[in-house]
Amino acid sequence: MSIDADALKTELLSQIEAAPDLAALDGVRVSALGKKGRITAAMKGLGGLDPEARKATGQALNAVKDALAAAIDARKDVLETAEMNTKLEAERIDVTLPVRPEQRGKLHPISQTIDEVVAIFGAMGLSVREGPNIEDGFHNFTALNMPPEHPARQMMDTFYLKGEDGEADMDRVLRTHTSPVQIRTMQSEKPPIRIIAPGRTYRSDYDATHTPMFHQVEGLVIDKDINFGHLKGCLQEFCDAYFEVDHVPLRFRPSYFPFTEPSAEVDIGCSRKGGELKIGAGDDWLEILGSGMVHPRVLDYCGIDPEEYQGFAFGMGIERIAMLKYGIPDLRTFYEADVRWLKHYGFAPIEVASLERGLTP
Ligand code: 2U9
Repeated sequence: MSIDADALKTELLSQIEAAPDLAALDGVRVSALGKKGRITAAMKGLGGLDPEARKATGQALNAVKDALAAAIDARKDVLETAEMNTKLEAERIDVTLPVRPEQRGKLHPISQTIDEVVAIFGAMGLSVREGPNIEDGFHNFTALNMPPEHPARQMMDTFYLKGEDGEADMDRVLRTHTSPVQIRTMQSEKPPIRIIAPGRTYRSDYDATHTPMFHQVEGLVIDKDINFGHLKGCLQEFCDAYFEVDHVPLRFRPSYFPFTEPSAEVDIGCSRKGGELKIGAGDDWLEILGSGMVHPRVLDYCGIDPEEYQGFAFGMGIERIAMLKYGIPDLRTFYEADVRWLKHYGFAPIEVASLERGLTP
C-alpha cells in the first residue's frame, strides 16, 4: 500500500480554500486533522510501509499537516474579516443624520384632562374605578332605572354587538355612559363608596358636537346621611380647582335623569364679551355637567338599602370641559390624529397634573 501525501495535500488545500464560512472551515479541519481525519488515518497507515518509505512518507505527511494548519489559519483570517465587515455594514449608524425636528411626544388633551380630574377628586378622597366597554343590558340600563321600553335603550342611540343570528344582541352593548362602573362597584364593594369613573363611552351620534366615541367622567359618593349640600360642595370645589378660579359661580337647574332624584344640571358663570369666553365671572351661564341624588331604586338594584344609605352622583363630558378650559373650538379635531394639532394643544408628557405643582404644566 502506498500513501500519496501530495494528492492528499492538493485535495485538502482546495477544500480549505473553498470553505464559505467559519463553520464549514471547521468541518474541513476536523475531517483533515481530527482524530478520525484523513491525515491521522494516513499516519496510522505508515506502519504497513517498508522502513524507508515509512520515513519519507512520514516526513511528507508532517509537512502536509503543517501546510494544512497554516492554510486553515489563513482562511480563518479571511473569513473572520469578511464576517466582521458584513456585521459592521449592517449595524452602521449614520452619525451625520440630523435629529428629527419633533423631539418629544405630547400628552393628548383628553389624557391631560383626565389626569387633572383624577388629581382634583383624588385630593377630595375619591378613587378611580374602571369597567368593561362592552356591557350587558342590566349594568348599562336596567340597574340605572331604565326599563326595556326606555327610549335610551332603543337602537338609534346605542351600538349593539351582533349576536350569532346576525341580529343586535341586546345584552352586548358598547356602554353609553360610565355609570355601569358605579353599578359594578356598588355590587362588589360596601359603603362608604367615594369613586370616579373616567373612560370611553359610545353613542350612535355624529355631528359638530357629537362623536360616536367620547369620554366621560362620572362620580359617586354613597354613605349614611349624604345630602344635596355635599353634592354642591363637592362640585364647587371641583369647578374652582379645574378652572383655576377662586370661586366659580354655580347654578343648579332642576332636571330629570332616570338614575337620580332630584336631578340638577349645573351651569358655571361666564362672560362672552366680544366673542371671547371667560369662565368664572360675568352675567352669562354655561352648562357643564349633570348631577343628582342617587335614585333609591338604583341603590336597591345594587343591594344597598336606601333607608340606610344615600348618595350623590354626577357626570360630565371630558371633551367638553377640555374644550372650555383650553379653547379648543372643534370637537372632531380630538380624533383626527393630526400631529400639528397635538403639537399645538398637547401637553408636556413628564409633568403629570397635580394640585401641589399646579394642574397645567
Ligand atoms: C349611578 C347613579 C347615578 C351619573 C350622572 C349625569 C347626571 C349627566 C351627562 C353629562 C354630559 C353625560 O357626558 S354627558 O352627556 N351626565 O348629566 N350623570 S347624574 O349618575 C349616576 C351614575 C351612576 C349608579
